[in-house]
Amino acid sequence: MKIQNYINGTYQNPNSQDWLENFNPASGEVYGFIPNSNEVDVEHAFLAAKSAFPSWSQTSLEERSRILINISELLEAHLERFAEAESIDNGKPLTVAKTIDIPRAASNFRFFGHAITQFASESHETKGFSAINYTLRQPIGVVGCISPWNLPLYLFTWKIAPAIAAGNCVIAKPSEVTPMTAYMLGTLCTEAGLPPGVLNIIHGSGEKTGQAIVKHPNIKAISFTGGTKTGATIAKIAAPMFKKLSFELGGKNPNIIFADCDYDTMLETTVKSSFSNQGQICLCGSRIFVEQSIYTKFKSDFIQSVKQLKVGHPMETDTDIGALVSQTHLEKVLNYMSIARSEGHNILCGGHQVLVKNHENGYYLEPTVIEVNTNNCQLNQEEIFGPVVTIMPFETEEEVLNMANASNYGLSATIWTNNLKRTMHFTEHLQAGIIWVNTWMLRDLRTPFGGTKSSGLGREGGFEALRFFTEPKNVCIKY
Ligand code: TXE
Repeated sequence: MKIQNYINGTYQNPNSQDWLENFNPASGEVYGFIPNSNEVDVEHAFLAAKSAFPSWSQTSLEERSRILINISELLEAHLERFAEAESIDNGKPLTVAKTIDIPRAASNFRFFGHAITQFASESHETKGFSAINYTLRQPIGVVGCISPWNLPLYLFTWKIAPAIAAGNCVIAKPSEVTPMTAYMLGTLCTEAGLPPGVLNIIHGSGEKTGQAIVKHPNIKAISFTGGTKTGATIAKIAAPMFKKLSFELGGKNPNIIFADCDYDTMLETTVKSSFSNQGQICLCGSRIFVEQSIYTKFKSDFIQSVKQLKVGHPMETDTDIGALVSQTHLEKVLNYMSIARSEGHNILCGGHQVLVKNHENGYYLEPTVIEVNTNNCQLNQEEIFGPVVTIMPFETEEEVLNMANASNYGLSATIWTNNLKRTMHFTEHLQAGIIWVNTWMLRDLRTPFGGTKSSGLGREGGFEALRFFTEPKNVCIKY
């Protein structure tokens, strides 16, 4: 089937008349075509957004809230349909799409539907000068949101919900690898009463469509989630245009396990933080460091648990590990197995492509645990972004803190311990934007979300997102 762009509230073919194949990762077969939109398509979307902006930016917070909550309720009502589409498009287990991706997309709209009614700004009384200052936080105008393939609707809506809540009009481009649920969202937005032109969803490759959005002189802000390299490419073009930029990029997150942890909870959660979504989450704990005294026990218990994970077709209810998102990505991850072997590391389990019966062309890979003898190796320094983790022991707190921070990335970190002093020391000194202690992926949408170093620039979430999507203006009145 051919999907279309959603511009000015209607579905339209691309001006470019250029189409990309869309693959089903579980079968390795083409199951649809998506527009490969060009700069004319982006201009059409921009004009629609521009004409919708005056009215939308003046729409009451209550009305904006009502529409956003309508969208969240429609997503919940259509959860099965969206979850199935997400699973087919991305290769993730249907159970994951049903319990994580689509519910969180609905939450994103509901959360910002409420948040916008509470968002306020400060005033300052300048004593002695009979002056009052107040700060306006006005919508930017037309903004661009570009999102990745790993959590397609989850991350797509994480950007557009605050952008439209804040009164902006949006040109949003999902990944060309997973366009389906973003395509389907257009209909729900219309049904929810979102005025035409407020949200415009255009499809296409990063190089063609993504670049056209980034280069457009009147798209004033870009919110991007994706690879660090791509982030740098975007920044090179957008920074000299003084666009407002938000980057959520890669991660290579340490999972630090001390002997005094709640062992069973740690083990169960570590399997999840290692392999959820086939390890295709920028927050996965892909570098596991274990205190020497429990290292042998952990290694044996962890491998035993990992071997229980079932690699299978995403539609099977007992599948734990579905298909990786694309042939290209599968090959990228498989290449790290050869690197592991050439670097002399020990592949403790996994490491091989899986041929799932009747779906031999699908992109399946065993959950893989590799024992490394140094943190300073490709496997620990590069984002693999698949069902692959490394493990190694450590002796002292100082040693593991230094290893955890010895990375170009600084997105998240997890630490397992019941020692308060140690917890306070590590949470102060770990170079990360998000730190979980004795848990993983426990999310409060009010909190600032994002990373340091090569993991990104700026923060999403809560009022941070609403601040990103507004321009503060200070007004000083003398009376
Ligand atoms: O991301 P890309 P990909 C990491 C992960 C993965 C790597 C590449 O390591 O292997 O990034 O993944 C659009 N101008 N993460 O290929 O290429 C593209 O069309 C404008 C971590 O998916 O960065 C897509 O919509 N746009 C990440 C989006 O950018 C461009 C999640 C992301 O694509 C563009 C996903 C360009 N020049 C991957 N090039 C996370 N932090 O969660 C591409 N795009």
